[in-house]
Amino acid sequence: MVLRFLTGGESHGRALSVIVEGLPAGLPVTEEDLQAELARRRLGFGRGPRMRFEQDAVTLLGGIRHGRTLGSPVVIEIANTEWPKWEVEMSPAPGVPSKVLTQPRPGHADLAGMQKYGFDDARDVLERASARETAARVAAGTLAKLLLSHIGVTVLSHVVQLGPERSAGGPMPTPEDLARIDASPVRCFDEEAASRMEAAVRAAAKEGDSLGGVVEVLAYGVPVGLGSYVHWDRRLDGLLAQALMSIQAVKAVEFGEGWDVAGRRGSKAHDAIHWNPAEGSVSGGYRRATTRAGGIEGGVSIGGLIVAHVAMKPLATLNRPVLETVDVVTKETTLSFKERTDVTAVPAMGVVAETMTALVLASEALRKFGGDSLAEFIRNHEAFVSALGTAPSAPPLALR
Ligand code: EPS
Repeated sequence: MVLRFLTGGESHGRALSVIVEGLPAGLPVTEEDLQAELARRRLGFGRGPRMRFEQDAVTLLGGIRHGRTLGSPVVIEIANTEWPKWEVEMSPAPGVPSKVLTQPRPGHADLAGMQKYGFDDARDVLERASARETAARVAAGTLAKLLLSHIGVTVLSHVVQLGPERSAGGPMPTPEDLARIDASPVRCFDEEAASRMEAAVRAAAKEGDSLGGVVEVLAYGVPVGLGSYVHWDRRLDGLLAQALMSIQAVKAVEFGEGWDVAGRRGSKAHDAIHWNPAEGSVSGGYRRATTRAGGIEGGVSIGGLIVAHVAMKPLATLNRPVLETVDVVTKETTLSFKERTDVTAVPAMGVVAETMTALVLASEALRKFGGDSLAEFIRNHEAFVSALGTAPSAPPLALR
């Protein structure tokens, strides 16, 4: 990735931190921008008690001066306001935990993590496997979104399925609808489905159970030509799929109508190409009649809208554990240890999916347009888009 980031920190540690490398100089960034995105991630009906008191206290430690990036690594710390309660249990000083967790939760990283790293205590795994880490990703993604906004790219998400409840379909939301989506307790654009989803969360909560679901991610204004077909690891859909699959508890990613088109005939599976010079410059005037491919063909963005679906399994931590597990010390069948948890984190996952999409698109945009300063990046994007022209390419000289 041209734009790289590395997060550090544990769920109940002192702080999370992230270093973002590769941003051009001159990008306006404020602490309020970061706080606003972090607050969006904490939204969502079905989250546990921690989200009510965890504050995501942001400190900018480097790479930004007087509200603009310097081109050097941006270093952000997000303090865990819960730290005072965990200071002893999570202390970095030599010592032993007061309670050892030996009954791993089915579906979580606990058991495989303990075996892989040689731990006796599942807390040594779960503290880092926790989705709390996504707060640091969202901070990095805020910078990517800000960069993309300067070339007219907007990424948004909405929940299309929560547990068994699905939205009815209908028109896709546009960037103007984002405030309405965020105002929905389950981040669902379809109000009728939203109330069914809330009822499903209430029912699962009553039984100490958890719910998964699906979000749709929409990236508007993406220029043609991000990603490439020339190597497997440069394909935009491959890059986005990896980034989206890396979100904790995500089990499937689809572009456009991916699963459905597999069962159709070719004549019903692709997007017809039309020419309309008024269609907007990022696609050079070409327009696809449908979004079956999700805006990516041959691993290259076709210009305009990218559509992805991201499926999250129900959280593995259950308020009322019922699945059998084995105590790693006694080897006896038992139920897992109890850990505070959410009923569902699908609405928050949507914000993280936006983040991961924005980071990949910003990275690929920087690869294509380059630029050490924001002004240079914008100029290069404008030059490319205007050179796409609104007329078909002229034949090569030799053939005239
Ligand atoms: C999480 C469990 C809960 C969530 C946490 C992720 O934390 P706790 O055990 O402290 O109540 O609240 O999510 C966050 C803290 C966050 O910021 O998203 C887990 O097991 O992954």
